[in-house]
Amino acid sequence: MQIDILTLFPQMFQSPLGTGIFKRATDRNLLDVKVHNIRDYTHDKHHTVDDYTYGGGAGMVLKPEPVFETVEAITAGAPGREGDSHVPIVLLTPQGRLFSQEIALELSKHSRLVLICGHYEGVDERVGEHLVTDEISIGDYVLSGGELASLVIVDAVIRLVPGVLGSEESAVDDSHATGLLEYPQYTRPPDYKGWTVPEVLLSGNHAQIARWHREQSITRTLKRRPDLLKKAKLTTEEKQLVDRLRQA
Ligand code: JD8
Repeated sequence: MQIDILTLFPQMFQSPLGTGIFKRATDRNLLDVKVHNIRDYTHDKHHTVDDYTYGGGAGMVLKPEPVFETVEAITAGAPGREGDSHVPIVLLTPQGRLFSQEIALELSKHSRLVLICGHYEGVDERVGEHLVTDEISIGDYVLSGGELASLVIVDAVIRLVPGVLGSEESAVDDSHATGLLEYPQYTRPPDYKGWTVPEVLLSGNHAQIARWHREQSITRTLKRRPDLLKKAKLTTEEKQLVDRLRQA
């Protein structure tokens, strides 16, 4: 997968992209992230990327020309296409559709992705109207720019690219992939300051442990994120368990 990120702050990507899952995916040739400095696509002496907003209002917005020119430069030769589908050109913005595991899965099916990170007060509206194919927000809180949001998206997306995770880990069991929160996990020692690991986990009874895991996931989801249960896939008995717990 090739991911092009447009930003005014390329330094923000160096350390994250050189670490952990990003590095592993890159080393395995499953991922190629190219970070492009929008400022390199200006033509004036001062490399101007932002300007005052028409109609007034606080602060500066990113000018359209350097953003359009960066995208044109990186998609030249294959303008906006990858085989028979389009290359998603995603703008990170508080006004976008709320990012989710479903959107991560959808994006992971493309061989290319372009992510545009604004800063300041945002980006000239014509970028959203005439360049971008998708606007995404990672959540209802205020960030200073799209950079961290784009890293969140790259992380969630590349986990779903076949071969990126080791055989030990698997994306299908992840919380939010199953629609349930994860069960509590423990490691040694079995007794720490008198706080003991649940007996069942020490029993070696794998069927019983699997049942306990499932039950913990369900009860925990009910308690902490009942909204998630609407989408979770539960058996008939598990639904009855949820109903009983809701009564109690
Ligand atoms: C892009 C500029 C900051 C936005 C004034 C300060 C995403 N979930 C999210 N929260 N915030 C963003 C986000 C914020 C951004 C930009 C994304 C570009 N800002 C501006 C308008 C109001 N602030 C985001 N994805």
